[in-house]
Amino acid sequence: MRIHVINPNTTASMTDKIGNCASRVAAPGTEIHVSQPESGPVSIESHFDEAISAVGVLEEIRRGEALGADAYVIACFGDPGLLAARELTRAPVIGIAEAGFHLATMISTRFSVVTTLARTAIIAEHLLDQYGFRHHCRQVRATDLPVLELENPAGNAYQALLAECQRARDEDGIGAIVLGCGGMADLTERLAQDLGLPVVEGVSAAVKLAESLASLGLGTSKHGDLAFPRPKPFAGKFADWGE
Ligand code: 5HY
Repeated sequence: MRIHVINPNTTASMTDKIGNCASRVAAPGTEIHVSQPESGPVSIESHFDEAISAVGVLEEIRRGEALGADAYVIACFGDPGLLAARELTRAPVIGIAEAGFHLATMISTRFSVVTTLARTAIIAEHLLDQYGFRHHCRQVRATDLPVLELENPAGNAYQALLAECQRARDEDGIGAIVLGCGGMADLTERLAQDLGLPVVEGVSAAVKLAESLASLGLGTSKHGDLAFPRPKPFAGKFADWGE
């Protein structure tokens, strides 16, 4: 089984980290192919960043279709381009926010999300509403860490994240925490150890869900709104997307 894991930002060290996390949890026989768009923001921290990165995600899906991917993971907590990506393939496409929410609700009645910048918290809240998990989530908390601070080994990202997770554990009446950034993929076990409660990380959650769906032969439905886009001409730099 071949799973394409896409880091929608263009920071190679974070793509490597996400790839390592995915490979660590993949079942024997699952081949993880990790990639990032050729063009786009080094980190996704706003609606604008997300809109641009979504095009990059779609280009990686198109590449994956040519390479015969069995499933896809979109490894950014905004799940950029998720529904559009599903229109381009019969394979399952899993966003790490969606996957994290699903798994957290299977191990706790209430969870909180701990993410990076405060300005991105609204993006997670919109996804909670879109996916129907708002009533399971007590809080979307922000550490106010820029995403790329997670790539700074000399920084205090871990301590800042741990402190906000401790506040969530002690104040939110929750049973689990969902990490709100693909760049936190390597911190899960250590955080769970230090916090004493389950910590759900989206990349590994999405890889396991993608494996499950693909092994059950369950792919993206082509009946209804996720059918392939109707062929039509595209103008300008998107001309090669058109018929
Ligand atoms: C992510 N940004 O997972 C999101 C996190 C965020 O570049 N990878 C990013 O803050 O929304």
